[in-house]
Amino acid sequence: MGFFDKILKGLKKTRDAIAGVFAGRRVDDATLDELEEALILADLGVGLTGEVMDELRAKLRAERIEDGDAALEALKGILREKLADSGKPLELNTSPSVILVIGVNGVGKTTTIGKLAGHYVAQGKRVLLAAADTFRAAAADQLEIWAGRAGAQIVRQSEGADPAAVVYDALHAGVSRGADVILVDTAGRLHNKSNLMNELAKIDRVISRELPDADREVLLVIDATTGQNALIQAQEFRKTANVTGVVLTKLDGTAKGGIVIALARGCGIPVRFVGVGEKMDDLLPFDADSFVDALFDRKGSEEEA
Ligand SMILES: Nc1nc2c(ncn2[C@@H]2O[C@H](COP(=O)(O)OP(=O)(O)O)[C@@H](O)[C@H]2O)c(=O)[nH]1
Ligand SMILES: [Mg+2]
Repeated sequence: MGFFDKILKGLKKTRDAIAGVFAGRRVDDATLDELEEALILADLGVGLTGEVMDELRAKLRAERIEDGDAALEALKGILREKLADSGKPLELNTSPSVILVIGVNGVGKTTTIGKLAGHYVAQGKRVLLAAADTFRAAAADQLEIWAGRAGAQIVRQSEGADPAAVVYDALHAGVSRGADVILVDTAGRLHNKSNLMNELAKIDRVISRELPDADREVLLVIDATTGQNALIQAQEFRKTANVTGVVLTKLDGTAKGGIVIALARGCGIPVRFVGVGEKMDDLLPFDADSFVDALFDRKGSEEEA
């Protein structure tokens, strides 16, 4: 099953709402007002919706578009442009390379690391996981289960250990064992927020100091069903870490989808992968064109219904 099919079901509501505005109608002020409302409800956010509507109105006027289907195509084009930077692959050209995975509690960091480990092992890479969420013992246990499934190695210490020390160990183990990719799992919750951010900054410094020449990606994991709050999370984490990409999880659930565009455009952080379930192969490289199709394609929606 491809990207399009996997996300098609989850985005049904949004698709019906947006495509329904234009279906079989001529474009006028009333349809455009309805569209504006549908985009806001789809989690695109007020600011970005305004921007999209302005561009769409200009395009409709310039190209004298009055037909609903043609207007929908114009809208798709505008949204595709906003996602232009997303979907590019991670840069992992050094061995080892490091992927630091951050995000608030429960968004799917550990699960995503497990899936990513499987993804890279399948490419013939040697993968090592660093259990730097030492806040609960269960976190390292959960990561260890994923390491087993994926065929990756793991470096862990006891509960309450210094996360930066775990990372230090993992980096050195990765070098001596010839790892290609080191994936670092982190806690999403500590005793308070500044604690968490300080810890992440410390981990970041350890990586810079120990492996200054390694390619590094910092993936922020966001639960797509959180809606506009995702933008606030992104702003917070960016104060501490140089976030290079977003993984949007739970797109198989009740997510409305627009948050993908809001994050990519509003925050300028490319979406790299999306999570569409709890199993190993439920992680897909983001594909902007297919995403926009799944968000709007009414044909897909009708076939499924
Ligand atoms: N439906 C669905 N559930 C997910 C997805 N990713 C993670 N989960 C579930 O979300 C819950 C929290 O995941 P976990 O990886 O422990 O989050 P963490 O606290 O950020 O490490 C678990 O029950 C996962 O199985 C996804 O893409 N889709
Ligand atoms: Mg976790």
